[in-house]
Amino acid sequence: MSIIIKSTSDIKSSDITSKSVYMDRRRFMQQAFASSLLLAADAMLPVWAKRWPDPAQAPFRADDKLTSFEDITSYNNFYELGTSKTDPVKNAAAFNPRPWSIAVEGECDKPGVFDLEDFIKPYALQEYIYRLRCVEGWSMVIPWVGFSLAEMLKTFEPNSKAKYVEFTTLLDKSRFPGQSRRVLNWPYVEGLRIDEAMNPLPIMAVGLYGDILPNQNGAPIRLVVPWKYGFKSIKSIVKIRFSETRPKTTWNELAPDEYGFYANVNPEVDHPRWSQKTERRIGDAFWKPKQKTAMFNGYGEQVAQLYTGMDLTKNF
Ligand SMILES: Nc1nc2c(c(=O)[nH]1)N[C@H]1C(S)=C(S)[C@@H](COP(=O)(O)O)O[C@H]1N2
Ligand SMILES: [Mo]
Repeated sequence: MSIIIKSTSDIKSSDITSKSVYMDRRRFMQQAFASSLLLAADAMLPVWAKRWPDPAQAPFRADDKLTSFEDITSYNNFYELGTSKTDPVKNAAAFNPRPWSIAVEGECDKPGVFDLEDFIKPYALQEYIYRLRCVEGWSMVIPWVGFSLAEMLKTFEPNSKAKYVEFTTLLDKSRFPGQSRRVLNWPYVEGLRIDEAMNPLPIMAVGLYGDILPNQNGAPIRLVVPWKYGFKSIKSIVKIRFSETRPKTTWNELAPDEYGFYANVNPEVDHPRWSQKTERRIGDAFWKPKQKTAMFNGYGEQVAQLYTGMDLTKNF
């Protein structure tokens, strides 16, 4: 079996191409930041953007070629900004992700409402290179900047009744034009079982490719759960709630036969209308064959034990 995730200490020479391209892009972004610092007031740059991580410190990195910045930011699912893949990038500029606050509530001892910068401040920003596999059958490899979800959740001291965590996207038609159409039951809601949320893999992402998060990718803060279908990775989060009961999640409510609560990437359990055995890597030439989808999107070593004894055909 190939090693799907590895620590930075075992970077191979085959990684160097994508890495050097990435480093060039990163240097470019840093220069862009530096020049914007000269042009604009220092206050314009978010505080947390001044402590950007060193990509060499990435705690988890997928052993795959990175998807280009252009593809990651122009082929999106973000129904709040329109239902086609190209709508979010077109409508991105109209969405203003500042100011932003996040409420933490429910079964925990330290709830609160926080301004975005205060919310992010306590956590170590790091780079996480993860595969994202959409339930529709395409995938990408994305260099996120973010912090551990588990570390973040622990600071709010969940109590013994906290069996699940629920995440909610901003509800505001004036900032999200797509919410004027009732294509989904707004606001978008997602959830994880508490032990899934406490696994080291999930992150709260605030950036990608060394830059702050583009609006179409869920600015200013979104979840990334790499072993689950993309729809679990909820964007533009304003509320995090610990609960004793399983939250009602958007796609599961809309079509429970098609989108389960767990939504683990699983090539053995087909979507009722299509196979989940293969995927198309965005950016690959049209003649390149689709690739095989891996169980848990390749993160089985880290997460398979969460589902011991569960029938994943029923709990899909
Ligand atoms: N709020 C919100 N979050 C969302 C969605 C959405 O429509 N609204 N789409 C989901 C789906 S289906 C996918 S595949 C990923 C896409 O993330 P990306 O555009 O950053 O690749 O976002 C997920 N998060
Ligand atoms: Mo998706």
